[in-house]
Amino acid sequence: MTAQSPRVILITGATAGFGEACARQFAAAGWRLILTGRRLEKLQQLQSELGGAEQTHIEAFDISDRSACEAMFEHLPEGFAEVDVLLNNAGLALGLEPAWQTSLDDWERMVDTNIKGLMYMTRLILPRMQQRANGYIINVGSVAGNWPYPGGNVYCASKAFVRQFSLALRADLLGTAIRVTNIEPGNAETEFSMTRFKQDSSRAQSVYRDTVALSAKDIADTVWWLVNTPAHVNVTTMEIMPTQQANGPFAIFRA
Ligand code: NDP
Ligand code: 8X3
Repeated sequence: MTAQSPRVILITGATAGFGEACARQFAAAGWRLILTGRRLEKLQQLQSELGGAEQTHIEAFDISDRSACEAMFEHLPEGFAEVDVLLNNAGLALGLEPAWQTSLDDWERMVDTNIKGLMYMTRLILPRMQQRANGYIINVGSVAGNWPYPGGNVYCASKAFVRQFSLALRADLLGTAIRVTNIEPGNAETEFSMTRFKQDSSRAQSVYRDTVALSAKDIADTVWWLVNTPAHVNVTTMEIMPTQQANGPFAIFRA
C-alpha cells in the first residue's frame, strides 16, 4: 500500500479574513496550501507559520490580472500541481453610496476582482480538474447576491454573478466528479468593512457594533465541512447568516 499524498487546496485572498482562517484550518489537518493575495509579507508570514515551503506555496499577485493568474498555474511546484479544492474567495466591496454617487473606479475594481478574477481562476483550473476527473470549486458569494440593499449596487450584482456562474458550472459539469458550491455568508467580521469604507475604522466598526457577527472561523468550519461531505453529495448553495441578522421587508416609499 502506498501512502496517500497530502491533498491540495488553492485559496485566493488568503492574506486576511475567510481565506486566512481556511488556510489555518486546512494546514492543521495536514493539507498542502497554495495561498494567494497581493500582500507578499503577509503571505510569507503565513508560509512560515504553516509548515514552510514544503506545506505552503505562496503567490503574490492581483487576481484581476489575467496573465498573472495564468503564470501562477504555469509554475506550480511539484507536490502542488494537482489541486483538489479551489476556494475562490478573493473579493471586496468598495463604498456604500447610492449608485449615482459612486466612483466608477470602485465599480470597475469590484467587477475586475469579484467577477473577472474568479472567472480566470475557474477557467484555468477546470482542465486540470477534468484531466484528473476530480476536484471541488467553492465560490465565496454572499447574501448580497440574493438580497439587494441600499448602496449595495455593483457589489450585490457581482455576487449575483458568482451565484449564477456557480449554478451554470454545475450544469456544465454534470456527469463529471467535479463539485461546485456557492457559499453565501452574511455579516462577518473581517477586514471587509475596513476595505469597504477605505480604512475609516469607526465606520467599519459600526457594522459589527452591538451584534454578534459571523467570524472568519465560522466560514472556515463551513468550508471544512463542505470539503468533507461524501463525493456523491453536492451542496449547491449555502446561505449562512449570524443568528442576529435576517432579511428585511420590502421598502415602500410614501410621499
Ligand atoms: P477580507 O478583506 O478580510 O479579505 C479579502 C481577501 O481578498 C484578502 O486576502 C485580499 O488580499 C484579497 N483580495 C482582495 N482584492 C484582491 C485582488 N485584487 N487580488 C488578489 N487578492 C485580493 O474580507 P473577507 O475575508 O470578509 O472576504 C472574503 C470574501 O468573502 C470576499 O469575496 C467577500 O466579498 C466575501 N464575503 C464577505 C462577507 C463579510 O461580511 N465579511 C460576507 C459575504 C461574503 P490582499 O489585500 O492581500 O490582496
Ligand atoms: C458581505 C455581506 O451584507 O455586507 O458580502 O454585503 S454584506
